[in-house]
Amino acid sequence: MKRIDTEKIGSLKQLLKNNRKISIIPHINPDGDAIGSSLALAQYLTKLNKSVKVIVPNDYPDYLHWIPGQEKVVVFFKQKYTAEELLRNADLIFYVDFNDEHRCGEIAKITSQLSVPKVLIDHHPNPGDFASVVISDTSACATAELVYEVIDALGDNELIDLPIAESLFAAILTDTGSFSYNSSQPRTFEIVGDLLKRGIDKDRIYSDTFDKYSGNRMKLLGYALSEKMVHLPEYRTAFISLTKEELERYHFVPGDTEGFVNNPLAINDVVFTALFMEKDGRIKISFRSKGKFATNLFSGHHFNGGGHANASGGESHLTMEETLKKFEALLPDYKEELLGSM
Ligand SMILES: [Mn+2]
Repeated sequence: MKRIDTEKIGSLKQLLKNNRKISIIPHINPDGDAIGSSLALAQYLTKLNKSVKVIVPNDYPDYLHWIPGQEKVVVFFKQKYTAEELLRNADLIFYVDFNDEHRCGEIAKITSQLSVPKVLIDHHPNPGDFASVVISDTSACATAELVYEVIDALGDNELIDLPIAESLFAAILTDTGSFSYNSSQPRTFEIVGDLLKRGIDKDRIYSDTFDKYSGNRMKLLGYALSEKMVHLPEYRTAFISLTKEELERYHFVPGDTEGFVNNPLAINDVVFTALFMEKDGRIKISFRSKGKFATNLFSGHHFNGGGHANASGGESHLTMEETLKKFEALLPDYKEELLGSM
């Protein structure tokens, strides 16, 4: 498989030969791919006798806590001193699942000053030049797919044991919405097929990952869909907004609104969805689309964000009311694109 440049694998081999203390850094608000990819990589590198830690910028939702290798995680936000110490002592750094150094939050302030070699493994478009070795491929359904390819290209396929396979599968499962998007390449299924051969229990992983909701979360979802969803068939768009007060009413904990933005995409005529949430004094926005509509461009132009074409994020420093007004006012400009999207 020639997916990964031979020269880059050569450089990586050299780096792994010469360095032992490794820090792996996923993006802020890590998702299944960020955590699964980082832990798979950490477990693999541990097998190469490296001393490895995963420095996670902030906490991540409970449904990712079953993924093997959690003992390697240090949460920067909670253990700043330990994390900074590890970063300063590292002789090799891996960045995982992001394309811009700022996506790892405050950690970037430390790592940008370190002169150690840095390796980026990612599948987002337009990777920045903050790493010495950049392994980036937007055709990968998840960064985990590239982690698999890297291990394979390094000649270590047989080191992929059950825990590593489980971590990789969790990442692929979550980043493709259980194979509902971003997963039309045969290679994804070849890799998944190989992971199944290592003995992963696909159904248990599905249930450990997705059937983990609290009662409050379900009630919040019900409220969001019945009371707060605005459906605009003329623009094939639907969006949900949740204020701080509403989130508190349902005892919101981080991760509770994960996936909410996908629900309205199941409406037959909807191709574009958005979720607006009041958080930390700003409005945090998620966008999703079906078909050709590029949410990352929309978000980049109007909401200071980016990501993938079909899944991206953004933010607004206006009030919720003003933000929603701005969003709705933009839709007429995109009407043709939205109607022609599928
Ligand atoms: Mn990803």
